[in-house]
Amino acid sequence: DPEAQVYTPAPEGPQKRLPSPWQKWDNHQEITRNWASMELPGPWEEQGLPDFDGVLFFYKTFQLARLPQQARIHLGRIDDSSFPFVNGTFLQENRDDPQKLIDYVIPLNALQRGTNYVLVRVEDHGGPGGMLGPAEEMYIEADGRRIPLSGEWKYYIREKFGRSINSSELLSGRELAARFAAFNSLNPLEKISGGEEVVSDPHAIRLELKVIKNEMKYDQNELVVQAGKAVEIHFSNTDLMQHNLLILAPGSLEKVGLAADAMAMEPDGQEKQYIPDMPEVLHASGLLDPGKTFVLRFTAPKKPGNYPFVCTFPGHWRSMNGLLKVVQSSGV
Ligand SMILES: [Cu+2]
Repeated sequence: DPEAQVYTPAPEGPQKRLPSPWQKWDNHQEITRNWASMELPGPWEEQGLPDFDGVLFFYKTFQLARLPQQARIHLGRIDDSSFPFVNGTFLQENRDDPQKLIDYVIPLNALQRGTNYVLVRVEDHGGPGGMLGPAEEMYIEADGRRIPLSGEWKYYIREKFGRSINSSELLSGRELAARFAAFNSLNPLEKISGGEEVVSDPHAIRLELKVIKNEMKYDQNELVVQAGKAVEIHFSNTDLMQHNLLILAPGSLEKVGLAADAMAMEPDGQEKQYIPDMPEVLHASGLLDPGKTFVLRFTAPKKPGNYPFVCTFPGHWRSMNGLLKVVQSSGV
């Protein structure tokens, strides 16, 4: 996990290894005790970090008297790229779109009664960086009630970039990244089969798979098919956020899951639909928006065994997985 590497110390803070932001920090108040603070919104250049380009973690707590039925987070505009977590649950990245007003659904199982925390990893390569507001667009929305997120935040310097990149270099860098992504994504995208049109192969084994709303889980944890048979998984995203569906080689769940988490911090992770380019990924759908259905068509492996199926949206794989059981073909 790249985030578990040694961190540079926060101003006046002790040098410590930060735990991974992908985990829930039970002792988050302890971890952030010596972090510096900043009044937000506002560019960090105007708040004690002149000419700073790099990566900061911002941290703030909020209170919930009871668990809401619906929750969203609004973070205003963030320059350049942002990766927000609520109690260790990753929400969504926004890369290099500082004009976007950030507004994401918070999965309800990420929340708890009492103290909750927001952690936002912000990366800036030039110009004003940080959480730029406006203040009235920074809040938690819980059942229609607003809990403001403007005001004092704590921060931690994760990384300082050695030099400022001027805008023309940045543009060409982005161009290169986009070209690299297009080239590099050919392999995983070739594995994406089927489409949104629901035309069934009458000879295929037809399976239905849905998502349990707000729980980051599929509605089934076991699917059974016969070895070597044609299979159609009609996958419906019945949740409020994006998910995908991958079929993996036996025993590779953790390896592929960790690779997918790492993709969240790569410039082209989202473009690649968070599908790691590795031989353990046998079949994959792209990211499915809420309300969409996708038919994943493939021939079941000839070798019987337990083949994990999983969502590789970063952070989801730990709970959003199951087993495709491939059994000996009967009656052949
Ligand atoms: Cu998912």
